[in-house]
Amino acid sequence: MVPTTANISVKCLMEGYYSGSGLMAPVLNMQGVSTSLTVADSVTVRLHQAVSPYNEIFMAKVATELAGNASLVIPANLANGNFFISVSHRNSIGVWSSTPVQITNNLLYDFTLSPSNSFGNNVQLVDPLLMRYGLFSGDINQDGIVDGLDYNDWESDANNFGAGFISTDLNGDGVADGLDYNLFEVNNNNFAGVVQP
Ligand SMILES: [Ca+2]
Ligand SMILES: [Ca+2]
Repeated sequence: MVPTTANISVKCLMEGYYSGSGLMAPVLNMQGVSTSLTVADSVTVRLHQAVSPYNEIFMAKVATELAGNASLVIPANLANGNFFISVSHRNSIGVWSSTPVQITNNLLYDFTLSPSNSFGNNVQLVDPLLMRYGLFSGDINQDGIVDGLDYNDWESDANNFGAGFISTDLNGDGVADGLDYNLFEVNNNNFAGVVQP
């Protein structure tokens, strides 16, 4: 059989962007860099080898819809392989799949429905009614943890009335202010950080 590419989707919600009913806000629009009302932001999806040291073998930065779906095409040489899937986002704690996943065409890997889909159950409950889970907000400098370094970035933007496409805008309303700090503080106090194999 001739190998073919695989169209896959991953589904992630970002805690700070969550607006209810299973949806995120159209953050790129609110930050003034997109006219789209159906796109939330972008995420980076990676495939990693299933065995230690879990080397990254594929990466794509793709748009994520309000419901969290991000679609991408996996090259034919990787389709049907078994890989860990990770997702990172510009101001969130990234997640890894709980196990290696076979990359078949039309695969949907959903990080939102159950914490057990994330390695180490490392997601935040964002909707107690619908039981939806999302990526912890607050890793502004993308070093894998939420801590004082992220606070420094937030403080700088907040003091300067930062607005627009800025990672310190944790709730995605277009400005850096105290509402973003509130998101940071909870995850800072809980030592939110990446958990990976
Ligand atoms: Ca950080
Ligand atoms: Ca904000």
